[in-house]
This record gives sequence, C-alpha cells and structure tokens, in this order.
Amino acid sequence: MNKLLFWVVVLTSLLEAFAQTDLSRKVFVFPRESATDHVNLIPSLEKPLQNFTLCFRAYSDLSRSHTLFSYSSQDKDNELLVYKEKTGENSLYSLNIGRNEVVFKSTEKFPAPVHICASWESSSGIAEFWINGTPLVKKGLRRGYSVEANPKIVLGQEQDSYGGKFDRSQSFVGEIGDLYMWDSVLPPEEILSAYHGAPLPANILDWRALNYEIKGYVIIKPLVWV
Ligand SMILES: *[C@@H]1O[C@H](CO)[C@@H](O)[C@H](O)[C@H]1NC(C)=O
Ligand SMILES: [Ca+2]
Repeated sequence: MNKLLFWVVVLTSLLEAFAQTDLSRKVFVFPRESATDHVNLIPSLEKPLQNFTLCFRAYSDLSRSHTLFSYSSQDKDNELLVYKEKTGENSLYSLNIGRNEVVFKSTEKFPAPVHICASWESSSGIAEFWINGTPLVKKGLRRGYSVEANPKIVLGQEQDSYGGKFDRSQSFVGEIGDLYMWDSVLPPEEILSAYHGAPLPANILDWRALNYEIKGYVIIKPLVWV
C-alpha cells in the first residue's frame, strides 16, 4: 500500500471509531421483543469511577420487569445496572453496583414517559434515584468501591456476560432518549435541569454527541412525548 493510501485508511477508521451523533429531540425505538436487538453505547471512560450520575428518559408499556441500562465490566456483568423490577402505579427500580443491589420504590402513572436519574458516590456509598425530578428515598451500597472502567454498555438487552448473553424476558421494548452520564454526583438543581431538557455537558455519555452502534431492529425517531 502506498503511504498516502495508508494514511487515508487510518484516518477514515479513526473518524469512524470516534463518530459522534447529535440525537437531540430523537429517541431509539425498540419496537419488538427479542434476545438480539440492542444498541451499544461507546463511552469516554478509561479510569474506574468513584462517582457518577446517569440520566435518561424511557417510555414503555411493558408490564413485565425489564432492563433500562446495562453496564458490564470484564469481570462483572452487573457492574452497573438500572432495572425496572415492577411496573405499574407502585413500581420498583433496582440499581446494581459491582453486583450488589438496592431497590427504590416509586409511585407513578402507568404507562407514562419517565425521566430517571441514578447517582452513586463511593466515599459514602449513597445511591440516589430521581423520578421526574423527584428524589426517592436514598439507599447505600458498595461504600469504598470503584466502578470498573472499559465497560460494555447496552440499551435494549441485559448482559450476563461482557457484551452478550442476552435474555428475551429481560429485554426492553419501547423508547429511550436523552441519555447522559457524568463522572460526578450532580446536585439537585442540575438533576432538575436535565429533567427540563437542559442538562450540563456530560463527559462519559452525552446524547448530543453520542458514539453508538445499532444491532438489529432498533430505529431512530423524533422524540414526541416530552
Ligand atoms: C468523588 O466524590 C467525592 C465526594 O463527593 C470527592 O471527594 C472525590 O474527590 C470524588 N472523586 C473523583 C475521582 O472525582
Ligand atoms: Ca445480569
């Protein structure tokens, strides 16, 4: 290969690897139940995490439990997992950190769009969960732990191995949008800004500059329910 062609190939693959898309006012639609359809999110994250906040919107009329955000490290499938344990008006959400779990109780309309934020701070172990800008009762887990870096992050399916082993009965069907992840615990006013559609720039995942791969039947459509 001549030198010029070599550099063109290198540059093109670099650009592809770092291609970022502004998905403002758009959602991923997961239109059917499967054990395959999903989106891989590629984060900017090389160091273990001591603190984080994750926010997103979801709209689903599934009546069974289902995954919302699946973050697996090389050793632990449930390194960071947000899961809807129970749907309906008295709903339950769980948060896993390093395979430990806490559960949050919420009261909400069903089915209805929901804005979810989850945060965790290693030094105290305190986990916060916010539904539509309202804080649920705080929980504590994994004090002193660090969330491992270089994850596989999957929307639509729950990982039982690093990047795979999906289970149809845990899959997500519906719409997901406005996903942001920061390496700090956001204060309440910033959670509210995210809820109202004006989030701070996010340094791990940012919906306005998202690096992702669609696998299977997942379609991007306008956000029509906020
Ligand atoms: C995580 O948060 C704690 C307390 O809020 C802070 O002291 C610490 O420096 C933070 N760690 C990082 C890596 O930002
Ligand atoms: Ca799992």
